[in-house]
Amino acid sequence: MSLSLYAARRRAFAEAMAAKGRAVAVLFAARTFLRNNDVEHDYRQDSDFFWLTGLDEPDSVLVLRTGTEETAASYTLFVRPRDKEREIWDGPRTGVEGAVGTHGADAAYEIGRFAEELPKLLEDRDRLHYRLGKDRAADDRVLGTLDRMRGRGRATTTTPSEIVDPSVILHELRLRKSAEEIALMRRAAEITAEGHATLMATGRPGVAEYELDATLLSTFRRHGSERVAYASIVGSGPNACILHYRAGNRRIGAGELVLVDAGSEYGYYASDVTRTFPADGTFSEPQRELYQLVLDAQEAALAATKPGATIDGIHKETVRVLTEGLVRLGLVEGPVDDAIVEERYKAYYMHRTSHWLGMDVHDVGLYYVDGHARPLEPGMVITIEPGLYVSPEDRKCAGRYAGIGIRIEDDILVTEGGYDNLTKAIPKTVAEVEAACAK
Ligand SMILES: [Mn+2]
Repeated sequence: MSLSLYAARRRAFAEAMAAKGRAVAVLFAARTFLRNNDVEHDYRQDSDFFWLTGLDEPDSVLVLRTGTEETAASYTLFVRPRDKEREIWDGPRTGVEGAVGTHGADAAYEIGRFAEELPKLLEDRDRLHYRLGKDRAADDRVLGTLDRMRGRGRATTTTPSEIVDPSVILHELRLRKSAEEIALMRRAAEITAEGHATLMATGRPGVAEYELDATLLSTFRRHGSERVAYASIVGSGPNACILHYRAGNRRIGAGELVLVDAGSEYGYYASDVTRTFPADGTFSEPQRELYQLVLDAQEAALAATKPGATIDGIHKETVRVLTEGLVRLGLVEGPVDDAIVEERYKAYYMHRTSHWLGMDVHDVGLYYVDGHARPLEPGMVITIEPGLYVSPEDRKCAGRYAGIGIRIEDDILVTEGGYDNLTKAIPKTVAEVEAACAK
């Protein structure tokens, strides 16, 4: 993504902050986490920090001061110092020069100077935008600085008297995706599509769940995806009914379904897709009945997706179609309206239909504004993911559906005219899935 885009984002953030007076924002990079000894867990930058900087290094801090009528907003970066010795081990660092030259900071300092420089950056500001409680070590540094500034008791400068959560502004901005962001999400979706299609073609009885997990990761990485957007779920047979099951040791059995909930992350943007396919290549009659029902529910949900619609409304649509089907099949006692009011469908459909999608798989943004479900707008991206999960112990309908778990999930961009399904290329109808599973 071009650096001018990050500058435009900082400008939008600064302008929104400035609407309420003189403000300064302080955002810390994500911390590294030690796995053991000198080995760290894989690093991923904090999404808010990356959204504003494009910088993927730890031990960095962004300070953004709003402008006034006379002065422009100022962007200060604290970064790790260049270090020949360390760079031999860990690779090149941006350093102070790169922070200014490459990343467009107005000023940059080595992170070791943070305590010394921060008071100057907080001076003459009424509000400090800082996310308290996320990183206690960072809290100590910021609050300690504020406390010392207040303790000086000099009247010549103002110390921020309010600390507000920057995500109130930032997450509103992140909720509406730009053309550049949508392009990255389309690429993530394409890569994810190949992963799912490959699993349909190769997942057969006898194959272990972890083999499919490996295929997903291999497919994603081969196309330049940095990582999975979340731990892949590969559940065969009864494991499909465990909502957050992780790919495990189980081998796929004959006649079983395989539920795969997996998405690549590309350029810091997530995809989030679920497909469920028959390991033998053909749905059994009970599997097909439930699969078609989930698909019908998803289609109804999609048809309801457009600007002005709400995630609550889409969920209601989904619940109605699922409940009608559950009553028709004999899994839930009717009448349908009562089954909905009394939430009897929750025995088989216990999660929500949608969440925001973006840099984070469960992306940021308020679902309710002023106590009301927020209307969708063009540029927002949501998932639509109905499912049905029949416990292996369920004896309804003489156990006809016992142990069947199905979810179908796509990534949906809200557009002026309705929606665009970013993951529509992935086989989904009964006929498409069976064709993709043909061995
Ligand atoms: Mn999801």
